[in-house]
Amino acid sequence: MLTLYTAHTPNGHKAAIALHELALPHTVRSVDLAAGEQHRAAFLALNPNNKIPVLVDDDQTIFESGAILIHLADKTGRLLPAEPAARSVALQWLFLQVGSIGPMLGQLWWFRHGSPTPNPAALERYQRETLRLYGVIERRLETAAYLAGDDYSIADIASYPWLATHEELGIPIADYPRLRDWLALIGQRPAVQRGMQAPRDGANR
Ligand SMILES: N[C@@H](CCC(=O)N[C@@H](CS)C(=O)NCC(=O)O)C(=O)O
Repeated sequence: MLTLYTAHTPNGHKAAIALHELALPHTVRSVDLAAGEQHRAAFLALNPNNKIPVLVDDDQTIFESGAILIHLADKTGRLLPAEPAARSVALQWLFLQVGSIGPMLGQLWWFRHGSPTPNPAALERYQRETLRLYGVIERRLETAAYLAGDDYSIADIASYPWLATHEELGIPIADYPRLRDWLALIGQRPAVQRGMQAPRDGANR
C-alpha cells in the first residue's frame, strides 16, 4: 500500500511521476501548504522537516524526494542502474538536482515572484546560478541522451519538473537547445504528464 503526500510543486511532482512510470498503484493525499498543513502534528509525524513530498510504503515512511525516488527504483529494480559505476553516475545527477537545481531555482522563483520587497542583489545571484546550472545540464546533454547516460532514470524524473519552469523563471530556453529538446522528450511521456497533474486526491493507477 503506497500513499503519497504531495502538493502542486516541482518537488511534489517528482515522486508522482515515478509512481506512474513504475505503474505502482497508489493513493495521493494533497497537502495544503498555503494553509500550513505541513506544520500540523499529524504531518510532522511523517516528516519532521515539514515539507512535501512524503511517501508511506506499508510500515515505512520516507521523506526527501531523492530518497523517495531511490526507494521506488530499488523496490522495482527500474529507473536506476544496478551496476555500481552506472548507479553512481545516476545518483550524481540526482543529487545535483536535490542539492543545487532545486534550491537555486527555488530561490530565484522566490526573489522574482514571492518576496514582498525587491532585492536586486539576491535576484542577480540566483539568476546567475540558475543560468550556470542550465549550462551544466546543456553540456551534459551534448554527450548523453539522458542525464545518467543512455537510459531514462530517476535523475531525469527529479530534474524535469524544475527545469521545465524556465518560462516562470525568465530563462531564455533557446540558449539551451539540447536541454529544450530533452524537456520536450521527457514532457511527452504519459507518466510525466500524469505526474505533473498531481496532486489529485484519491486512488491512482
Ligand atoms: N529537499 C526537499 C525539499 C522539499 C520542499 O522544499 N518542499 C516544499 C514544496 S516544493 C515544501 O513542502 N514547502 C513547505 C514549507 O517549507 O513550509 C525534497 O527534495 O524533498
